[in-house]
Amino acid sequence: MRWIGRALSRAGRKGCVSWARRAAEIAVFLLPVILLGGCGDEEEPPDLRQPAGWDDALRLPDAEDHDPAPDVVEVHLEARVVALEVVPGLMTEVWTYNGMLPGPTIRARRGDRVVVKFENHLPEATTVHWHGLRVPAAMDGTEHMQKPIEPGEGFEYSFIVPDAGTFWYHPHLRSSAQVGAGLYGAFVVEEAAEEAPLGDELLLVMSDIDIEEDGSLGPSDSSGWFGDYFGREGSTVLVNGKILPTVAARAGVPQRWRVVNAARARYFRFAVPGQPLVQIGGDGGLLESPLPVDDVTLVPGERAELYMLPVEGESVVIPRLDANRFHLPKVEEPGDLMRLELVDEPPGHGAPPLPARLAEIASIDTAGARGQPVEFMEQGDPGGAVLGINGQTDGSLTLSAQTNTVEIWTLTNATNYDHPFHLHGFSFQVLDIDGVAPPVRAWHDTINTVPGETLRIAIPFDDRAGMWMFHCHILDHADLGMMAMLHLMP
Ligand SMILES: [Cu+2]
Repeated sequence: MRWIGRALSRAGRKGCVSWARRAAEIAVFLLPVILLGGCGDEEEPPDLRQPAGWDDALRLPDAEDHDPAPDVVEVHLEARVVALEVVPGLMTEVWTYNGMLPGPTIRARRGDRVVVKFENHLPEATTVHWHGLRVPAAMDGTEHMQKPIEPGEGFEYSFIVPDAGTFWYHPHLRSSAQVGAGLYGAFVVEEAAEEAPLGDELLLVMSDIDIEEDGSLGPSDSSGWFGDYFGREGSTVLVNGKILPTVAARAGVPQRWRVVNAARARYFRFAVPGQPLVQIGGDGGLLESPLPVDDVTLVPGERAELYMLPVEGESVVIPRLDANRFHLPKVEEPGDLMRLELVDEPPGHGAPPLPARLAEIASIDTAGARGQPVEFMEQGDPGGAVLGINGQTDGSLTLSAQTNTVEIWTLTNATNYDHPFHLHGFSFQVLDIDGVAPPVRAWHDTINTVPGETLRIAIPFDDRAGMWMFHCHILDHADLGMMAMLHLMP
């Protein structure tokens, strides 16, 4: 538990005032003598140990780093089909990276060069997209910037990771089918030097997969047009590739949850019954300041970081709440997502308070910024409608912009259902939703759009010219026409 050491050194730095007060509180009840030694000597070391084996049931393995250089991470990634027991008692031919579901976690530090030696052993061509990472256009993994990687072929991705945060990787060719079959993994970029410990990390990759009764993978085009139009939600909901896994926790000992929604279409919304949750990060790293939340919604492609400091209470099942992306009056019964087991141990203590300011996020100077509208829409008869952007339903829409400028995009949704907007290669800030600024400044690359709402985002473009996609991240919708390009020109 790497961060205990940091907590100790931080506690030491903080001086003795708060610790003396804490010691005094204890002294009143228990240990009158400890104050006699003067400030410093009476300090009780923090007890911030997680329960033994707390994350054994769902810890994801990191990809091996094959480069000894401290600032280079070299990962070997191989896409292949393997039989895995996802549903107990059934074997399923899952499409995987390195035989794992999800794929191995790629872990680097901000500023590192990441080299991914990729090989395709799937029965069809693929690419790898680095979702949320500000990489050069040629490394973005879309067919506009890269030749599809055919079966038996390889490709070497190489880029510097300029931002800390929780990202992920997945194919961008037949992405709905390939992601739905199991191709996704987390990509964590840590701060070069973290100032404050924010809890032991628990990475949670939420997804689903369609598994038939005999264990075979459901067809990627199930239900035909209905599947395309409504977005395919797999029969089996997974957290880190597992059904209803358990994480253990101990009152007073904080956990930092990095959550990724890697589903092709499903929205995830959840709360932890009896436990307070504080959102500390989003798509692009830490928020400006902590934001207490009742529940969390993650649209496909989106990430959140949560600070979970358990209070004493009962073990609970964390329910999956209805995100109601169809805006239907009837709310489905909550399903189950995972279990939180609160161990019966004396509470830990000494967790430093969350800093009031988590990150410096400068506001974007929008003076003189050019505006562009982006409207998600649909066309055609019920039962056969196609989806599109700005009136184009064949993916042919191309907006242009200039490098090193700021643009304000006004996102609207003229359909009846929610659609998550995703822009490749660049992070943006939300200026306002229906004129109301968000409570906390944050970086996004994926954000929900709700019918009838107007969302204004500010995008600072840098010098990475090229063709960048933007699309609905319900991947079936992207295939059905909610797909467009941004041509960023010098
Ligand atoms: Cu959509």
